Amino acid sequence: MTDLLILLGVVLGIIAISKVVSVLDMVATAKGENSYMPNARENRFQARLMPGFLIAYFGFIVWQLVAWGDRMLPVSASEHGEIVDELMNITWIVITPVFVFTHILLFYFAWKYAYDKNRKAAYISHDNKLEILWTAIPATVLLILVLYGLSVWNEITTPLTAEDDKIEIELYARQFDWTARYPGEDGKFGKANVRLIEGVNMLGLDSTDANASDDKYVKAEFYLPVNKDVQFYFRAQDVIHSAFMPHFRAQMNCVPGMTTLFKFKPIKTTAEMKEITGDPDFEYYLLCNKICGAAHYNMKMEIKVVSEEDYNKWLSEQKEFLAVEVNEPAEVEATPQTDSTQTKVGESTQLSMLN
Ligand SMILES: [Cu+2]
Repeated sequence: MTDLLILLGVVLGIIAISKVVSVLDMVATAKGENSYMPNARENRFQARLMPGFLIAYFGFIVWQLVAWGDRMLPVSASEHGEIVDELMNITWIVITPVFVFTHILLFYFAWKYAYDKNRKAAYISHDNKLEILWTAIPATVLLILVLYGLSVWNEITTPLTAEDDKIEIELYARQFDWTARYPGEDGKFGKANVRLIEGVNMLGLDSTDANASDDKYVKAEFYLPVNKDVQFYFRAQDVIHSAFMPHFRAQMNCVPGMTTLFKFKPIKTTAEMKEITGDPDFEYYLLCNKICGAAHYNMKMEIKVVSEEDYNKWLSEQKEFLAVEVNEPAEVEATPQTDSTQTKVGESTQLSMLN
């Protein structure tokens, strides 16, 4: 009810203001003044605001850089991240001077060529040379930047092959947490199906699949060995999430019903990064970067990058799936599916492409 009253007040306010303006307009017309043509004094004042705005605007940008510059991400902790940062820096180097130059011209001209009754504007209907110049130069520069960006994109998104020396991890997203799964001794992920999700089997691993029995999964944090390629597989249980690992310059959507991929090679351990940032509490994080619901802000998981030795030791201490839970898929399958969304997702969540 109060909302309705506020809305009514706003609408009536707007009507009242428009009435006042139209009355003032009529008064000006009656006096013989054209209210749409500002007088010379007001015009000069407006013109002077232009360079004033320019200075305040650039001043604010510089102030932000000084005040918040240290909030930028630290150096990249992954191999491809260095290439991404280089691409970003080159783009900045190209566009910053153009941005500054064109904005100076924009506000300078608005000030210099403010209306003057003693000056007559030059009339140029068309200039082919000029048209070609200001089309060709930006087009060429953009083409180079786009092609360079595409080649970097292709390089970082090509999945690792079977021959590559790598570890594999599946990141499973759901409202509102992450689970990381390692394939275990056999190096193969077991099949999973959303219909088998029950109790502690939150990934719906199929216990009848031999590959699943030694799979390991962790929730609080997950480990990566330094200087080793990691192939990630992303899945989601309910809605679209996005796996964001900013320190590694990595981000990939997690989509229900399909598996998405991303790979990277960590090059700095957590301990090294604590030293680089000068922050003894520094940790790598996996965050959700897709607004997926009420607790989205809290959907994160710690990542520890350690030596391969420490990684192997940690992994060997994690429990295998079979030791955690054995369920009966046949029984679960027989239960009637009442939740239509779960059924639909389950249809295509088989991880067959990994085997
Ligand atoms: Cu999410």
